[in-house]
Amino acid sequence: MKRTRWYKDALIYQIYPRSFYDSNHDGIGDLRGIITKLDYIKSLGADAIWLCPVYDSPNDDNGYDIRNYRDIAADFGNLDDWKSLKKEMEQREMRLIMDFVGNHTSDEHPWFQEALHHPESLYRDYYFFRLGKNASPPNNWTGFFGEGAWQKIEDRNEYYLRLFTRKQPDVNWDNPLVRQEFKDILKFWIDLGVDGFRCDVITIISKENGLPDGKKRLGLTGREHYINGPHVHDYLRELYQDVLEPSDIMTVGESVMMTVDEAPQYVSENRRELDMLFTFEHMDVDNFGGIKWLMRPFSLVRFKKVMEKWQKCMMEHQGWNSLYWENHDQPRSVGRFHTSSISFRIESAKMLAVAMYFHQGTPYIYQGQELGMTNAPFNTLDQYRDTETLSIYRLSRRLHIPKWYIMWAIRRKSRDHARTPMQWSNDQYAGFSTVEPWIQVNPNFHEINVEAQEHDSNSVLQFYRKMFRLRKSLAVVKHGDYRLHFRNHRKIYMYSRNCENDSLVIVANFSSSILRFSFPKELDYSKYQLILSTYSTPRDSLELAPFEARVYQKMK
Ligand code: TEU
Ligand code: CA
Repeated sequence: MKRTRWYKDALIYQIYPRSFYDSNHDGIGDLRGIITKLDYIKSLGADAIWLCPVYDSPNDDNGYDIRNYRDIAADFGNLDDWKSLKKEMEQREMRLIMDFVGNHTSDEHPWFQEALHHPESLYRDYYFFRLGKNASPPNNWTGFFGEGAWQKIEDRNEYYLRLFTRKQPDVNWDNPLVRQEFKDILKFWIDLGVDGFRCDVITIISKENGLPDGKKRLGLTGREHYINGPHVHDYLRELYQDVLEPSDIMTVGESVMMTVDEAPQYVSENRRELDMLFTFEHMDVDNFGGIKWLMRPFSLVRFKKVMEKWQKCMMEHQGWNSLYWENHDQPRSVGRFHTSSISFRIESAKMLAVAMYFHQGTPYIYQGQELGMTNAPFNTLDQYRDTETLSIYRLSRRLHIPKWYIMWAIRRKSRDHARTPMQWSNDQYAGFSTVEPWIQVNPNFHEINVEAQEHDSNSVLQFYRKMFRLRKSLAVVKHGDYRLHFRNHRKIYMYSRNCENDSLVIVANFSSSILRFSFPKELDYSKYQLILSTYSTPRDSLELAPFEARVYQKMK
């Protein structure tokens, strides 16, 4: 089948099902809940939904620990509900992207249970079981949530590898049986009509032969032995040829610590591996070394450099970018990418949207982002649910880091900030549920909710709709080149997108000051007209209001 590459024209809406909408009053979002909100999602201009994992799972990591890849978690409904969702989406011409978690399974998956209890079974080699070295783990690797990467099996001098929680054993992709299992699982969902997969930590699936010790580091010791590991490209090509390409399935691979040097090997079209990557470099401009807990202030200049690098990289190598500010692992964007913006919440939420989504690539929006939802004001540890947050807390305490410091960091960076219930209305529990939700609602739902924003022509929600309508009508956003202007300006981000018969200038004020700006010499300001502003009554002057962003188009 010829690849249609439909994703290049799509707007994708990401749903974290547990927190989206609860249809049966148990405090947990579910598939039926999503169905009732499809018209809302469609009204944003979304062409597709990426659904975070909804498979059967003991929920140690909210579904990223899968017990049965071919069934739906009871919390969310059942396979029939899923089929109804799929059908309702088809009726609205929306596509469905499922999460594919292939680096690890749940420890409650039958493969792992077999492997654990019957060491002679063939499932043993589906995972990495190794003997301890003297009284220590097989090597010095550390995991993504701060702990050691090896789990000791009680009463034995034996360990298994787990780069995430103890309930997420890593799977051995070198075993052809494992690859066949995953191909069968992907086919199962493709036969049910799935249009794409978001591939969880897909770039770490191939581990260095012999699992050697790694260079000691502050975070992720051992990572040079599995990030872009030795056979990752072989395995991806195998998936592509055997499963993905024949069905025109779109893929986006989550790629931790990805660089522009490595990325083209995954997503250049002629590589026939993945279609897009979720990269982290632009998310890491407010930390050191890609370690989110090592915080430093956001720098716009650093951010611009990263965006330019990735825009150029994908254009040169025939790849395609993913454009995102938020997802279920990141804190909310309002208040993160500029100081003082929380008091300009509406303005800065709109500004961020313009600054990001006129780049080349596929835009992703995460539930609640279109409302300008903010981080949760949780004060005590028991308000948090996320396994990473709890694990980092334990670890920091062991290292005698003061409590106030850890709580300060968690209040900025916990993944739970993105996981509080979607704010639908001013009703109790934000209209998400009629009973107490599994995680507390952000108390600002009285002010920030869908219903209120539907009735406010100046709301973030209405702006998102308007902006994406405009974006879709402009072919230059898809085809145009990218030029960064005034790269060293610390408060203004200006770039242009140009093709033969069209040209756009995007300008965004990342500060609370009123700022004068100018067009670069090579672009004649008098030939451009203002086609979008984040302020309802923009003055067409060379002066930007606080957190204002604008789009100009060359007159024809
Ligand atoms: O995330 C992988 C990943 O890189 C994150 O664990 C990241 O290090 C962390 O979120 C930073 O806060 C994926 C999923 O998106 C995440 O939700 C899962 O917990 C993880 O894989 C394990 O499946
Ligand atoms: Ca429910």
